[in-house]
Amino acid sequence: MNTSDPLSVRAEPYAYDFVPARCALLIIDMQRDFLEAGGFGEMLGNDVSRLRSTIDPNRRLLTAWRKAGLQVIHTREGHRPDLTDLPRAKKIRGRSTMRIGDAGPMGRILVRGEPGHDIIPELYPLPDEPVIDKPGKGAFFATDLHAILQYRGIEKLVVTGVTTEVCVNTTVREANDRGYDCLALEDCVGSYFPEFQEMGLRMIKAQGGIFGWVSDSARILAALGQDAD
Ligand code: C5J
Repeated sequence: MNTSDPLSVRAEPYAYDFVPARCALLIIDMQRDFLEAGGFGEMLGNDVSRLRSTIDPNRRLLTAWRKAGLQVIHTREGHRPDLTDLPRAKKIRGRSTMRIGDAGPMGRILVRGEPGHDIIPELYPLPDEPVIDKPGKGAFFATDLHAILQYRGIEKLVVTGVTTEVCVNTTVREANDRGYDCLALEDCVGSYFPEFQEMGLRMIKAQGGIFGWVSDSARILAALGQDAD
């Protein structure tokens, strides 16, 4: 594949056209804290098993993306060990007995360097893949993501990860306002709430793609000329 040749993916509300060399795969927060028992997601009262169906499609996509020599960026939500970047509002929100920074079965909840904060083994970043540590829901807030994308000539983002209505949606909106065209892949993004999964995706593609496009991993793998399995 010549990565400078444009490709087109079937998507809603209409085809998503991209030049692979100028398009990064942005994998949002596929961390143990959200996908495994004992982490932040479960602390908030969620059934974390609901997110696990996203792992295999992400793994297949990541393998294909790497094989094609395209750019991959991972993000992780979390805070400094001293919690100086944790707003009080975020710490006390939810009135949970367990809070960000407290010790849980996977280490201190949502704290950088702890086992629960790390990316799940199935999607573990390669050494040359940037990992953006973000304190907020959006991947552009208080990070160098925009600078990295600009320096690498990235114009478009294929966005996957969790959760659809929180960090994925916030990041897609932030990216849209900075001039990036985003494609969210419905089988590669996940929510603890089926209705938010549906609405989170509908909000992106409504009104002629007000925030971006929606497709799935099989369609983008087909565009890349790779099998879905
Ligand atoms: C949440 C995220 N849901 N990664 N974070 O708190 O979506």
